[in-house]
Amino acid sequence: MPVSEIFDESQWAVAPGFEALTDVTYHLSTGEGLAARVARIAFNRPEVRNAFRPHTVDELYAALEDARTNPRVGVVLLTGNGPSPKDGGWAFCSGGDQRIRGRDGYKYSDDEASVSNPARAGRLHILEVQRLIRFMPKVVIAVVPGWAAGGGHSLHAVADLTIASAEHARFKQTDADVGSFDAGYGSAYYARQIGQKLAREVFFLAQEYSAQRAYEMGAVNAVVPHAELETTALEWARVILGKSPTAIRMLKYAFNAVDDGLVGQQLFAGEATRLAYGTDEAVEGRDAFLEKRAPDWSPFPWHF
Ligand code: S0N
Repeated sequence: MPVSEIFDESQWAVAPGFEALTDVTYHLSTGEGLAARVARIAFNRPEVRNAFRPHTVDELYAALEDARTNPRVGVVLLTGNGPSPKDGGWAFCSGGDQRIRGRDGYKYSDDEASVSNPARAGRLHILEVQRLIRFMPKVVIAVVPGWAAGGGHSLHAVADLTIASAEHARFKQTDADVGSFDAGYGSAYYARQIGQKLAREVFFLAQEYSAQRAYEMGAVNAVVPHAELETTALEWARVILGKSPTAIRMLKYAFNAVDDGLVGQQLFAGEATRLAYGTDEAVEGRDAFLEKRAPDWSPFPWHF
């Protein structure tokens, strides 16, 4: 079975070590130079509009973490495979799989594992995935071929950029329909993107929004023909990869910092420290300590 109807397999190879995934697919772009620096991670449960169960989240987290730490990867495309073999419908992700939601979270299907380790019994760890997307020093693009609903809507909100299918992308925040609420990035940060009145409308009324309407609201960066969705995403990724990695990293953390409090400051400061370590001034501080002498700061001016 093909990965997805709009997936161009000539551009991608399965990420090494991730051949046996069931609920997501993880590919790395092929080619030379910049062309080889894109990761494509996709929900792979099109028969349930790419809803996630705990196992899906485990696989998604592992793939994203690999992309985060892979020095070859600079941009991550997060998407959904499709269409559904049942009815031809397309989805990015429809959020938590409501069929296995218990009173303390989502259940693994292998109940025995939950019994032997009660901490696995009720999981809500899609929020860990959100933090990974938010905090990784690489650009994450939500590539939306169909429904982005509930927790799937939140994942598109937390991604750095969103490109949507003109024909099939639909946005709907169903959290309040099913008694769940993403009170973090999915709502409060989303309101920063599109404004308070609109964000409250999206959550309180849970209406359906087309790709074009989501674009007008400022929630989507580009609306493109469905057949061109993945090629456009790859083109955007390669444009970004043509920029300075340090500049992109610092910019992402700068955009984040104002909303992420001390964690945002910590991430930005960590990268600033990395830059400082590269200066002669910092080298002098380190060398003076190792050589058991007072540092000589005289070559380094107090800039103004
Ligand atoms: C996406 C919708 C609007 C698509 O409608 P459409 O096209 O009419 O398709 P359907 O016929 O409804 O669906 C096709 C088949 O897919 C199944 N299905 C769809 N979505 C889900 C789902 N989320 N879980 C399980 N099954 C799903 C349908 O049942 C149908 O199956 P069959 O063919 O067998 O009948 C529409 O499908 C829809 O509204 N879906 C539900 C969207 C939803 O409410 N999602 C859950 C929202 N909440 C969360 O995601 C919370 C999770 C979360 O992120 C979170 C956040 C903060 C703190 C904690 C959490 C946490 O982890 O809980």
